[in-house]
Amino acid sequence: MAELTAIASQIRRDIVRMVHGANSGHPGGSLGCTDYFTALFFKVMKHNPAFDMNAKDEDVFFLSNGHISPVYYSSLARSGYFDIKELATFRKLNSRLQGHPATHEHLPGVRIASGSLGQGMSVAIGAAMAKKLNGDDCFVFSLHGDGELDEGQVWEAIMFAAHHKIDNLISTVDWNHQQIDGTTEKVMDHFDLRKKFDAFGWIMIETDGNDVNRMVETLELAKAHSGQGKPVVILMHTIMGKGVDFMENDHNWHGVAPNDEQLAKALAQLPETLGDY
Ligand SMILES: Cc1ncc(C[n+]2csc(CCOP(=O)(O)OP(=O)(O)O)c2C)c(N)n1
Ligand SMILES: [Mg+2]
Repeated sequence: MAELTAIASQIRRDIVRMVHGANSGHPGGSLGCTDYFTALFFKVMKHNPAFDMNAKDEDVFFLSNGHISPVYYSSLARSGYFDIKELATFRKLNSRLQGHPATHEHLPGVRIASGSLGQGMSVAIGAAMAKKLNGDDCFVFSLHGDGELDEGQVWEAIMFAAHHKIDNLISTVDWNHQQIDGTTEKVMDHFDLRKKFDAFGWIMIETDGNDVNRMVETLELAKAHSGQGKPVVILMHTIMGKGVDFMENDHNWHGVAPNDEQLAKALAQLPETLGDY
């Protein structure tokens, strides 16, 4: 399992280097969700880097909070979907790695455009229903920001999934209490998310999203809770900017690039384990 910690460190390096290289992008949520991505892509998910859009007999993942594309692209490249050298093209003109993921770029691993918040759970539910119809017993995973929950469409999807007993869906909320303009409590208070998901008929699991080994256990537990006629949500406590001390817990790092000096400081805190791109 030490290997997962090493992978997470490299992904965090990729994130800060990509955002610095483009002088734009979203490091905060990306760093906070790195342990989730590491656990999912390198341990839990049954997936094939020889990408096939139909995803027959494999698990699928949908990123709904598309602004955290740096962690997504790095995870895809590091697990073999495309060459890690392409990470250097992040947010550049004509790159397949646009600021927000899009399908028309044909980047292997990307199944939906996201960035306009609120849509990913609806798509994930559709995919989960298709898997049931096809007799495919693999899982559908989706990730959502907590600020993203301000979008009404998410709550329609939450209701729909419970009503239709979508029990092959494992949705995760990045509960970092931060969003673009401040804390979620200040911008739009969600009050008790546990009670909300419970009231909406979901199975709820709460976890520390910045402990990669715990994240593996949590995702496995979520799988064990599937098939009971209810969708499963993981409320994942994370720290925005996790791993870079001056970015931690600060919404100002939601969507800002580090300058040269800040990059150097960040990289000094993140060991290079697999080799930089
Ligand atoms: C429909 C829609 N409305 C507004 C935005 C602008 N926006 C981008 S990120 C963001 C905040 C999202 O907060 P959260 O999901 O908590 O992400 P975090 O800051 O934690 O990474 C907003 C409002 C958007 N991308 N899409
Ligand atoms: Mg947030």
